[in-house]
Amino acid sequence: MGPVLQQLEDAKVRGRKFLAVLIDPDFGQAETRLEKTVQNACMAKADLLFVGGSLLTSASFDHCVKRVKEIADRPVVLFPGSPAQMSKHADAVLFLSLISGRNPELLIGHHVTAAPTIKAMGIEAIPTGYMLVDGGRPTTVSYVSQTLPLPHDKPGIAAATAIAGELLGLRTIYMDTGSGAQRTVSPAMISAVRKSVGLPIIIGGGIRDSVTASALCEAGADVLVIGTAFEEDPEHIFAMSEAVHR
Ligand code: 1GP
Repeated sequence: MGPVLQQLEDAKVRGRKFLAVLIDPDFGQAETRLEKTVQNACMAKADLLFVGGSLLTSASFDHCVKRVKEIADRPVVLFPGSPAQMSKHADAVLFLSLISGRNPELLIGHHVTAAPTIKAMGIEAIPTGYMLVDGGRPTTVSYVSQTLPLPHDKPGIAAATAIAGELLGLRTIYMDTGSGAQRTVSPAMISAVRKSVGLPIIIGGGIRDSVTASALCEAGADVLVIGTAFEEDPEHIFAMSEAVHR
């Protein structure tokens, strides 16, 4: 097991929750803004920095990851929207299989394309079952992946999907309503998945306030991923970090 997954598992055993700050390289094109976000994340004791996006137009992905790694004194993890989003400067990559969908490219196709690069770069790959959940409106990820999200009010389907992921040997489950979603994954769905699998659970999409963050952690989330709320207000990270770590 690689060091980042080990950290996730150790934290889960100790009941310690993680905050991951999502850096969208497109959004962070203004370098001073990117630096500020990363510095704030470190000062606020965020645990992980995720870099990626489902639709990237930035040609400088590798430069962005390198810059984040230079500034951050904590693990930098790729959250790739395509096999092109790889960088040797990262500590790990979420090796995502979109198990809520039935798009073969996102279940195995892109993995075949990316695998030799990941191996050659020598970065840690974390096999992750990615489940897209309906967040109230179509998001970039639902459009780009051309998959139907899981219905928001069907925790049973989410639990069955997560169990399948665990039986297939995946090591984490990432439930996401997509960046900028109107609503988060529901606590009921997180709780159903928590009762069904022993894997670390990552939750993202639409998390904007501390009360919601606390509720999602209490329901069983191990890692919360937040991007949009910090793009809108970089100082917001301090209150959110406190809520997650409380
Ligand atoms: C999206 O989970 C991430 O994949 C983060 O979502 O930008 O809404 O925080 P937000």
